[in-house]
Amino acid sequence: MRADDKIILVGNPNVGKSVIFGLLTNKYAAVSNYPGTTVEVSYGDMTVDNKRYLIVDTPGVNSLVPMSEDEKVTRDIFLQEAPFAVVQVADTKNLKRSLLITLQIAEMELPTILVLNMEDEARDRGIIVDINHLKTLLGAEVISAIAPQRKGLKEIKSAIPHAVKPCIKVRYEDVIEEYIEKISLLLSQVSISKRALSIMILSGDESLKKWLLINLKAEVIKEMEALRDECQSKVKEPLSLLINKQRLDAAGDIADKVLKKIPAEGGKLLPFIGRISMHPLWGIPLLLLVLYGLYQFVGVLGAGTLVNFFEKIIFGRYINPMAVKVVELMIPLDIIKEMLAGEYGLITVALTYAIAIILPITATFFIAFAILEDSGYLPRLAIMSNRIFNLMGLNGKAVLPMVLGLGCGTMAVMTSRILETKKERLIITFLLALAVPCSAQLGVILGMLGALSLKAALVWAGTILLTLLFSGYLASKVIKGEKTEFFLEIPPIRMPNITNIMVKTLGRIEWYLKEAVPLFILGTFILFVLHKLNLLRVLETIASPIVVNLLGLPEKTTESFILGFLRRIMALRACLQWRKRGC
Ligand SMILES: Nc1nc2c(ncn2[C@@H]2O[C@H](COP(=O)(O)OP(=O)(O)OP(=O)(O)O)[C@@H](O)[C@H]2O)c(=O)[nH]1
Ligand SMILES: [Mg+2]
Repeated sequence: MRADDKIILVGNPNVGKSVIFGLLTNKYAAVSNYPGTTVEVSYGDMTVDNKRYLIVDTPGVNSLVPMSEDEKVTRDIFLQEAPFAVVQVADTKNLKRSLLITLQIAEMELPTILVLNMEDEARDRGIIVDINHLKTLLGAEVISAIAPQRKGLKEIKSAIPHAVKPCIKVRYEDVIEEYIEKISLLLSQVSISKRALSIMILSGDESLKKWLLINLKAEVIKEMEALRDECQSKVKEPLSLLINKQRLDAAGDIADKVLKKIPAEGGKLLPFIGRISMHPLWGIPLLLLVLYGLYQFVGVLGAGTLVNFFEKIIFGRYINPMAVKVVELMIPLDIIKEMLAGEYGLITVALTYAIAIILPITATFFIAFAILEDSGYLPRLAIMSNRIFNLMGLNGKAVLPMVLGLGCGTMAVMTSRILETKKERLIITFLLALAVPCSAQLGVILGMLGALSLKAALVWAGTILLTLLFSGYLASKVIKGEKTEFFLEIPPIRMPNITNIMVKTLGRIEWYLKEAVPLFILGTFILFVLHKLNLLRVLETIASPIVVNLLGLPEKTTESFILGFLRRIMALRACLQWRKRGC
């Protein structure tokens, strides 16, 4: 693949980049209704006019001068790759904010297509953009789109081969322009224009330092820094602020020229739900309703009805008796018979456990989880829980990695990038590792709790919550660093998309079957070997003073501790696979 075939999809968070990536490449990238879904760059192919392009999906950014880790990932793509073109996806409802990025891309002098997505929601709010006028002002292609309905897709595809560099240019005040010139003279040609790089340096972009050190001589960097300081001494406000202000003014001017207001046509129910879900008082009954819905769907339907059906009828009446008969008939060796259908049998225990008991719970959980992700409720939960997270030295944003941790710990740790400081990221990683069970664990726990009383479930949930609160509080005191202000963009409440929910759920079930089920089988096999070598008894006797005397648990619990220990080692592999699949 030649480097000039790369197309970078870029834009603000939660504007539909991954939906468009999926449609262009036929490759699924996680799509959810909260900012920060894409945490890593994804690649996929697309062919137009017999020419292949490599499409790159990137984490959402608010500026190409990065303020956080995920913004840095996207900015670095511009420095590392020499793109053939940039497709900027924008939310039509937030044109001015999107144009801020357009102006930065224009500064980089890269061929650009601006996709004004979410036209449906903009129209509902009475927002219309004069596309032709915007095209003229920018000097680049502008396409209006509604990605989930595939509207605008054909136009994007056919525009890519003909993308041109925008002709719009922000003129900064004279002194800044003078220093842009001076710094440009010290730079050699890179994948983005010298002007853009000079502006980044003048903005004091610290995250650029590593790249500069690799690509330029130390004396040149020093000289550039001296020029930046000199420029700063000639203006009153911080340079970064001044540059941003002037860019924002330019974006505002363009937006004013092309935006039109018409009477809003949208429905009232979803915005109403969106509002009460964040209300300090009414938000609580809604949260309880959501939890009750979750309990009914995962706890009653998944862990109750479906588990009963699979365990008692499908496996109990058909699969297991048949397996025992087949093993009896076909397998001559007793030890193999026992391995497959005995006390630690791979079919009668491992498969029954993994498929009949855990799968119905994880599957219903995955569906409920995808609905929550698609609805836009999670960022609202962040607002509601901000106070509690403050106690742990975090802010409400931490609810996203926390809830995602119930799916997969690795994904959750990666999403912690949406938290600004190292202190916050460290605390959340610690809490995720300590007390947040992932989907497979949750399945096992709920499976066990299903057979016990509601009181047992409450004791479990209370212990987890108290552990999180207490450890988080202590961690916030021990770990040094500052806390940041809580600022999170709240997307509209949206009707969950059935196809997205199905694709996500099936992808996650496939992950569970391929990655988690083999671990159940392996774990059971290890127990079988330990049992056969009589080591299980020895281990149980050794652990007895702690397990039985101290903890007051039955001797058999040692088996669970052994499995838990193995899981820690093997879970890493499973989670890495989950991440690779982009679940
Ligand atoms: N109504 C409407 N919803 C859309 C449109 N395009 C995308 N969405 C929804 O917007 C949400 C965000 O979509 P994503 O593709 O995950 O957005 P993204 O830009 O990749 O987000 P990040 O990876 O977080 O930066 C999802 O719930 C989509 O279903 C659109 O044109 N109209
Ligand atoms: Mg995305």
